Amino acid sequence: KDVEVTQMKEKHTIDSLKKALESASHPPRDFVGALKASYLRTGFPGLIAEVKKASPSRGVLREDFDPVEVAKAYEKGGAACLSVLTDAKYFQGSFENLEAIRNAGVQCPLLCKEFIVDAWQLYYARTKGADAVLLIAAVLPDLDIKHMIQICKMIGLTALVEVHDETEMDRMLAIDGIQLIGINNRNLETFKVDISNTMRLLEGKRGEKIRKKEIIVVGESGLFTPDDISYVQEAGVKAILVGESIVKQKDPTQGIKQ
Ligand code: IGP
Repeated sequence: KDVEVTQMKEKHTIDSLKKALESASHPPRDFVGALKASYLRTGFPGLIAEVKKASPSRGVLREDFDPVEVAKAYEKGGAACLSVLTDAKYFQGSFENLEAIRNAGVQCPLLCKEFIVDAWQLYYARTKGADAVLLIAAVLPDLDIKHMIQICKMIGLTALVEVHDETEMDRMLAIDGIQLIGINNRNLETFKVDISNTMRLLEGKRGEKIRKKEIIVVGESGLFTPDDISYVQEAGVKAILVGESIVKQKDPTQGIKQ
């Protein structure tokens, strides 16, 4: 990722991105607001539906994948927000997909699903139409997270901070200004998913702290059935991030089915 970013930085300097942002035609959309509104309206966790062609663990998920069609179907099916994979190497995604969805009249706020390792990528994501970005606690030291959260605030991006375990959760709970924490149920080394991870990380003192700070928790990965959703909802999540189970459906407007 570092090499890729270094090459892209040469093509698009930070100054040119800042200029582009000054004249940006898209004001940022309220990612957190859309999730909250969906939860209030339906009583179920707000859905962040993921536009994902392939994954390292499952290969190609959909042969007839058309990012704009999938995005429109999700919106029609009631998604609160969309997550668009832009990483090419592991997920066969692209920034062109993100831009195309943004330009196709889709109203849902968009999360740029990318491995962010450099603040430059935040500016780039914003110029490509992102309203939110993913910051992964497993790859970013606290100082970088804090710095990137500041930049996100400055340029109108919402940060979704992703954690996998108690240590990462505790690190993030010690940082001010975090509105959204995603708990990934997929172990990044083994790719195994275990949705009880969400429950574990929200128990006891951690759960209390999250409620006190009014942080919205997103349950991420490995959610397939209504039972899975009830389970993470009981654990305390107000939003869910779902890819595989809905991108593979014949009709992605149908959402999660048993
Ligand atoms: C979606 P799933 O199991 O529903 O397809 O998972 C999402 O959580 C997953 O794609 C994801 C991800 C990530 C991908 C979570 N965190 C970080 C790339 C990078």
